[in-house]
Amino acid sequence: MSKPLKTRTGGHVLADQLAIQGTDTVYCVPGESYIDVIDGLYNHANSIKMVNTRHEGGASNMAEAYGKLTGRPGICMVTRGPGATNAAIGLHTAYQDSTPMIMFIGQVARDMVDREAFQEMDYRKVFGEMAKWVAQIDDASRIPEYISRAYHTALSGRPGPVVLALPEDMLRDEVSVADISRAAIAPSLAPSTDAMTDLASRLAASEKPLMIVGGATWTQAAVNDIQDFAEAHHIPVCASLRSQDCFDNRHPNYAGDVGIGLNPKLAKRIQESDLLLVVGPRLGEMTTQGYSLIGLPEPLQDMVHVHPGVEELGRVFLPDLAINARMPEFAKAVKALAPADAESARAEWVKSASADYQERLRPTEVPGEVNMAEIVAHLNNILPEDAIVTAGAGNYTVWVHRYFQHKCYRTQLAPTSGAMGYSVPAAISAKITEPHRTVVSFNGDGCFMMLGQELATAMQFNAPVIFIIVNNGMLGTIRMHQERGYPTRVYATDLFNPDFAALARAYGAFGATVTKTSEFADIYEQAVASGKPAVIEIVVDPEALTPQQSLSEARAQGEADHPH
Ligand SMILES: Cc1ncc(C[n+]2csc(CCOP(=O)(O)OP(=O)(O)O)c2C)c(N)n1
Ligand SMILES: [Mg+2]
Repeated sequence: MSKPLKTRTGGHVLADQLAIQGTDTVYCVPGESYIDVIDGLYNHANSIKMVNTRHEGGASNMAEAYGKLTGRPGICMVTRGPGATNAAIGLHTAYQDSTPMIMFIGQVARDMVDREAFQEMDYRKVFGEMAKWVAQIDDASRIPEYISRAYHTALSGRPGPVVLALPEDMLRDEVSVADISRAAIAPSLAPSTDAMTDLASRLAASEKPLMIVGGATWTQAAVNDIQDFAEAHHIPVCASLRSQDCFDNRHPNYAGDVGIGLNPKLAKRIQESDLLLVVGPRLGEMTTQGYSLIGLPEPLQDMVHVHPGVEELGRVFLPDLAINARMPEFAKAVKALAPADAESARAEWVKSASADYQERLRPTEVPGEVNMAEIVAHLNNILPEDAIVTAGAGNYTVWVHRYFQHKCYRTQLAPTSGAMGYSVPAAISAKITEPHRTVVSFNGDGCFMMLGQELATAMQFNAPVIFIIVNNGMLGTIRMHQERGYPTRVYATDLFNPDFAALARAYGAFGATVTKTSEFADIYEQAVASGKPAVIEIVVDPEALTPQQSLSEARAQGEADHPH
């Protein structure tokens, strides 16, 4: 006879389910609304780390970065109204970036619902557009069912975030309920044999095929299989925005990234290709250069779209062949395709694509004493192959994306949602999760100030990340658009900044300032040697707007385009 079930509070049942699901980290800002869950997690302190952050935006971004890095749902816990709304940014990024994540929100007691009680919100309405599923658990005995479904939902198809609201009285209810017996795994999603035969014949007929890789559900094995396939079939490969770690950027088939600041030669090559293999990414605004790069809604070339979310296939662009698959299954199947003899005629096509990419790696001349291209190139040479590089949003990311070469999978944590403030929390999360790896966080001065206070979290959890702040004293991207579109009407884009190195030292971190390219290498070494979280402020000339254009040139362009 089985033993009678122990009585537990809802909060404890929930904590026990997280342990069964294999959760090892929870990012949170505590609140009285879900204090019973925190008490339940106290029992699991040996296997589940509680990372309490300074702001819920920090917690949700950390959970998102955890999901991106590990492929397992990142867990975030926040309190009702104010906590939940603070956390929204990480949820939005998880949605846009197809990242598995579960956000738990404390909720008012069930007998107060719908009165607009203290901090009450209806999370189904609030987060309905940025989560795959939003629910409220009203019966503590159903917690194991809800948690299992939340993990399955976050992981399956196109991965994404789930929100579960937890009425505080429900969490205190005493229930006798069985645990779920095992952790959720994403159901396998393999391409059909027919689809692969169809793909093989399109490939055999193609003179200029081109592959764009990116999106979610990748693994290092899938990346390796895709590399073998591209090599054997002579296909140049580019990466969608911020998915540059889905292909070894040093590989002779790599052709660059299709994102912000697209190489015009690559844009032309995509338009010239006769078979576009879109493997993993959504065909979103960034990847299609504002829906203008390929024919809308019907691409001029043959287009094969492979995506784990069936709803993404044919969403905007009409694919000639749609394949609903996860990347490991697709990569394995495509690697097994035998190359046709005639395909080697494409070797030249691959070579020229690679040459166009190589040419873009050469630093350009920029105004001022610092050339970010050279600093990024230096890090590209000295960092271990598995070092993780994080970034948020701003012009400074253009240098990182252009001059850093990703060598293996999950070395890039950057939001395709374009959210500022992501870089600091993402880097802390990565360092806590994989402490043996080097983590370098790139920030603009604007970006850093959004969630820079999480430096305290880095100190508390001993996460020696190297935070780089590219300080140009402005919100450079927006200033650029002002100069180009509203010349002479610069407004609200200047930034007053603290002394970043002194600020870092006030947290107990390492802090130093670089004002010349040549100073960087030494200071980087000192930062690493400190063994502490470290901030390196790089003071750049605001004239150094992008690798291609100075601020004055942007203004001249604006004035020419908008004569008074
Ligand atoms: C959360 C958020 N707010 C606003 C924006 C709009 N935005 C995009 S880039 C940018 C400026 C970033 O400034 P900074 O981090 O200093 O980088 P820079 O462009 O100067 O290199 C702004 C305000 C955004 N992407 N995300
Ligand atoms: Mg700036």
